[in-house]
Amino acid sequence: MADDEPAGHPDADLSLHPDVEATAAAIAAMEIRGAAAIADAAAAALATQAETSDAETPGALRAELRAAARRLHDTRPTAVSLPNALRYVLKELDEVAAAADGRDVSTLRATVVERAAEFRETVAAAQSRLGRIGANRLRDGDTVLTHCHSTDALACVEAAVEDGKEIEAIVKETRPRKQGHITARQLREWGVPVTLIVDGAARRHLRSVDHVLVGADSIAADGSVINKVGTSGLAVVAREQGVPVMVAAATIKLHPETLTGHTVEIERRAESEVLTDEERTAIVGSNEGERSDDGSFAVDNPAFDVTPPRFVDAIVTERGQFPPESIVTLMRELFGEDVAAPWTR
Ligand code: RI2
Repeated sequence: MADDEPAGHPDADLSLHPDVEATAAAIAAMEIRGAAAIADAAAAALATQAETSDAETPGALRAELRAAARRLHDTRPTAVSLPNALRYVLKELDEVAAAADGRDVSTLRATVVERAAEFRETVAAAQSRLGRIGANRLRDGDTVLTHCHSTDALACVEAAVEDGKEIEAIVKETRPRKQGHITARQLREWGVPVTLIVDGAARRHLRSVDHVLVGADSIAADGSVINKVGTSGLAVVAREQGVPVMVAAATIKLHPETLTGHTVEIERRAESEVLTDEERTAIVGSNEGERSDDGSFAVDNPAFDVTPPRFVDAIVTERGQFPPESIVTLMRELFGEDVAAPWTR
C-alpha cells in the first residue's frame, strides 16, 4: 500500500467520474451487454476515471481506481471478461503507484490510460482473429444454429461470409430478453438468410443444421462453458442428433479463478424480465380478487447455465481451437496461478 493512500475510507468519499456510474448502471440494466462489450466498457470507464481525476497523489488516484473498479465489478457476476478487464487495466497498480515516487500522479494516470487502450485494442484484435479461425470450421453452404447474441460467435460467420461462403442461420429468439433479434439483424446486414425460431423449436430444426454456434460468458478450467441459459439443453440435444457444438470465446472469457477450484456464480435476474404485472395477476390473482398472491408462486430467472465439456466439440479462441478438456493448458499459460483482484483493498 502506498504511504499516501488514506486508509480505510469508504468508497462514498471517493469521487467517481459520472461515466463510471453511468457505465455500471448500463451494464447492470443490460443496456451494455455481451461479455466482450461489458469488458470494453469497463476498461473505457477506468481510463476516464484516471484521465479526469483530481487526485493529487498516486495513492489517492489508486484508491479512486479501486473504488471505480469495485463499482463496475459488482454489476453482473457471471461474465469473467469483466474482472479480467479490471485485472488487465489495473495490473501492478501497487507497483506503479509505489514507483511514482509518492507524489507524481501523472505516471499512474498515464499507465492506466495506456493499459485500458491496449486492452480494448487487444480484445478487438482477438475477436477478429478468432473469427478467422472459427470460419475455417464453416463450409460453403453450411447452416448454423445460434443462441443469444455473441459477437465472438458472429465474428466466425462474418469471416466465413468474407471468404465467399454461403452461410444460413437458424436463430433462437432466446427468452426472456430476445437477444436473438440482435443476432438476426446483424446476420441480415451481412446478407445471411435467417430463420428465427422460438427456443422450444430448436430440436426440430437441428435436423437441418451443420453446427450449433454459441459464445461464452465464462469458461471454467475443466472446459465447462457458462453461457446464456438454454445453451446446455441445446448442446445436449445437438449431441443426441450428432450436430457439433462450437463455442467462440476470446481468451478474456477464460475464468482464472476456476483454476483453484472456484465455481462461477450464475446471475439471477428480475422476475419482471419473465412476467409482466398483468401476467402475474392473471396467474395468482390480486389480493382483492378470488385468488390471492399468497406467496406460493415464484419465478426463477437464471441468466446463464453450465454446459459440461463432454457436450462441446471445440472452443475457438484467438489462440486457436481447443477441445474443451485441454483449455486448462491455455488458461495456465495466460494467467498462471495469478488471480489478483486489484480492486479489493
Ligand atoms: P460476446 C451474452 O450474455 C451471451 O450469453 C453471449 O453468448 C455472451 O454474452 C458472450 O457475448 P448477456 O450479456 O462477448 O446477453 O461473444 O447476458 O459478445
